[in-house]
Amino acid sequence: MRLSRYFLPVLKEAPSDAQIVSHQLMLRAGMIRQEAAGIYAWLPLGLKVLKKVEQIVREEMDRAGAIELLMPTIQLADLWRESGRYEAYGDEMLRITDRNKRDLLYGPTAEEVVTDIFRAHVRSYKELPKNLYNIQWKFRDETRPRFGVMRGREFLMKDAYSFDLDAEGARKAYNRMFVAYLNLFSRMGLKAVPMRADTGPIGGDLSHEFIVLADTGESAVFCHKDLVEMAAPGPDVDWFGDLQPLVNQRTALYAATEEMHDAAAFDAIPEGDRLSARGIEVGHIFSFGTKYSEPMKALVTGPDGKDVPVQMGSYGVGVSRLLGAIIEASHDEGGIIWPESVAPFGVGIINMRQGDAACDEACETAYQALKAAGRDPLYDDTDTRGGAKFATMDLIGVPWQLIVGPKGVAEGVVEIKNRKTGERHSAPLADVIAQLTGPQSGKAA
Ligand code: 5CA
Repeated sequence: MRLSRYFLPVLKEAPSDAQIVSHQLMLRAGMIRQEAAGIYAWLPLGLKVLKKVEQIVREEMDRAGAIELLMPTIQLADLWRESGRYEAYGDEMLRITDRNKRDLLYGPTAEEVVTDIFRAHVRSYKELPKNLYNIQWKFRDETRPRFGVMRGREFLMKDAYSFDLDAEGARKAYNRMFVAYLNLFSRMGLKAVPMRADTGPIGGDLSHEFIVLADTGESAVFCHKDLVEMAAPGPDVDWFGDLQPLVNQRTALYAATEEMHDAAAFDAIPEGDRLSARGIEVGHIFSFGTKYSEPMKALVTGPDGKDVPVQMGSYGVGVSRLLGAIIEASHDEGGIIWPESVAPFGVGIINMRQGDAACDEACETAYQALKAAGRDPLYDDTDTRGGAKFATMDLIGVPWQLIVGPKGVAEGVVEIKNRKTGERHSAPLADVIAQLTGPQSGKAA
């Protein structure tokens, strides 16, 4: 992309109502624009990152055997009357009436809709297990929308729903999501710790929140220090085998959100290993048995010929919230530092003297080569001065910057800078292109 043709409305200063750094940087980098309290337009740069985050979530769901579908944002109130949640959900639900005076709502979650789909099409235990997920916009009329995409009213969620014949199957389904979550957050450069959590309006008795530690997080959390550094299991696990040991390895160590905190159990941990911190909830998984399938009559016939309500769980990831969480975890005074896996562009090309034939030519060569190699370059071909170009590239967090100036070009070299480490070195253009397009390029976060 040539910056002269792009739409990147960067701001010098963040609006004063943006209190936390991720919100400030998303506004300054021209990623989002607030349209109403807690409702955002995703500008091109923000949308690019959102799509990358979404794709990682999708790949890890698919790997763990979940199947993607797409449910509507607008749901029938009658389905929620069946489950008994329509009145109980309260003011957070945005209620809508259509021209035929039918009660509709903008879905805050989709247990009812997915249970309705399941009961219409699945009858036998032979079709189980199943896990259906979608990545869809949700609406919750939060009392205090704040911190930008962290607590929005409209937000993008990945929500998966598992269906099993019995409690043992449901536990395995839960474990698959537990392990998939460890992997997907780690692919985005995040250390997310699973913690025992309250189930709130979703219900059930088994639940974990996945928490990214950050001082600006909304939740107070308590855990054993070792959990923070524990590496993710990686993709090569036996997804339909026994994942319990992997889960137990984590759940054996104390980790709980404030609502589930047990001070005595926490105090039993050696003092040096205790971590009392704040965190951002990026995912939340629930196992709730027959809470929805029983009232909504989602029955399956078991091997003994008897009909039983299906065992369910639901598994959420805050896809749009993740952008805020990644920025909270990875930024410096210059701006955002995107991990390569979610960066909006792979390489930024900075032309220090636009209009100088030699600089223009070197930039053009680099731009075409990087484009051809799929490195998605952003070429700053504007006639802005060099300092401002550096500041913009740092602000938007592109992982590599290729700096082309008249002095270097005359000597046959360009400069390459790593956004994360700040390291720079000069090398011939062909070598830099080879480095940025080689087999290992773009792999390291
Ligand atoms: N049905 C279940 C799981 S699919 C559910 O709705 N769970 S939830 O309420 O915990 O939401 C799932 C995830 O969505 C949360 O972990 C959080 O990361 C994200 N989320 C929830 N509310 C908001 C909000 N107001 N703004 C941004 N993200 C949110």
